[in-house]
Amino acid sequence: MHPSAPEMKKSKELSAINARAYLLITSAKVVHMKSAIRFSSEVSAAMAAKKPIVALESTIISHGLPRPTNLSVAIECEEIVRTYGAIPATIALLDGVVHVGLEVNELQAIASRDDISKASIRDLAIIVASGKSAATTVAATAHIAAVAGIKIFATGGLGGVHRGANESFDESADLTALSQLDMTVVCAGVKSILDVHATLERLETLAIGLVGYKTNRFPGFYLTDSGFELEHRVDSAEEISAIIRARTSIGTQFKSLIVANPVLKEMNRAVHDRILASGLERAAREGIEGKAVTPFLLEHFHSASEGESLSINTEIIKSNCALAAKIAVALQ
Ligand code: PSU
Ligand code: MN
Repeated sequence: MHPSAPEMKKSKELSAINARAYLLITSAKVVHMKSAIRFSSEVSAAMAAKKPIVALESTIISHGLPRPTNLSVAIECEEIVRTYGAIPATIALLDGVVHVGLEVNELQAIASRDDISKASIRDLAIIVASGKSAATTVAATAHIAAVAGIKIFATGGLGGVHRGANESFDESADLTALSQLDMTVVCAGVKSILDVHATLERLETLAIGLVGYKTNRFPGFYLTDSGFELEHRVDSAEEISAIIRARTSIGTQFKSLIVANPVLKEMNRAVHDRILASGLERAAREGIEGKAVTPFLLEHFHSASEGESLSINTEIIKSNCALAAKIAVALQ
């Protein structure tokens, strides 16, 4: 039976109240948490001037790239964001303080100190309360960026469902985080070390938006094409900013949007597959588990490919930073 007109009106009113309540609670949380954040001088000036800002993660610096390349890539990424007209806000936790935007000495600390752990959302309060330091994953960075009011975020490759997750239950908190945050993440798909098919299924279940940038194929991190088709393709930053605006008008802004930006020059596929197989085999043999899996496999790639994966990873991040900055500018 169809609902009557008064019933329909009532249910519409109720959902409007629910939506408003949700927004109120979220903005109250945001105001409250903002006071726990330290903004860099550049980011706080940009916020005051309402300039476009791009959030950058720090796990990639501390745990995804080898030293000393990690620091030079981090500096270069920030510079690329500026070149395209936005302000970079690299996010990390230093000595119990949440930083949005890092001064140069702080970036150096994240890149070189040995006491920087890898923090996901669940670790944030524990790190802050104990006065410790940590790099933030995509999940944790997106959370802090959302609290700070930043809407665009660039990274390398997202976390996702690991191979063998039906046994290990290993699925990155990146996915659940992005199902709850008003964020747009530019990445080269999910890391090719993962079960890409299962990850795509989870993205659908979690109602996370997904578009390919100048492609109909889902990128595979080191590879331009993971072998899976994408339903939606966009060809400009303006199209992406139109989607971001439409999310708010349609009420789906608390489900993130992923912009999948393929690397232009991919890794040799035969080499890629060989290194992946040996990495997975080594990880199993050495009993690598939990949050150590991703850094272990990335490091295996970098050493086994004699730097090829490192230069591709660097290209990925740089290109994502450029696109994220263009989107942030188009959103102004
Ligand atoms: N992209 C990269 N290198 C990285 C990561 C992403 O090019 O190191 C990091 C991100 O911080 C991402 C994390 O959130 O890997 C995923 O880790 P896990 O699978 O443990 O959730
Ligand atoms: Mn995991």
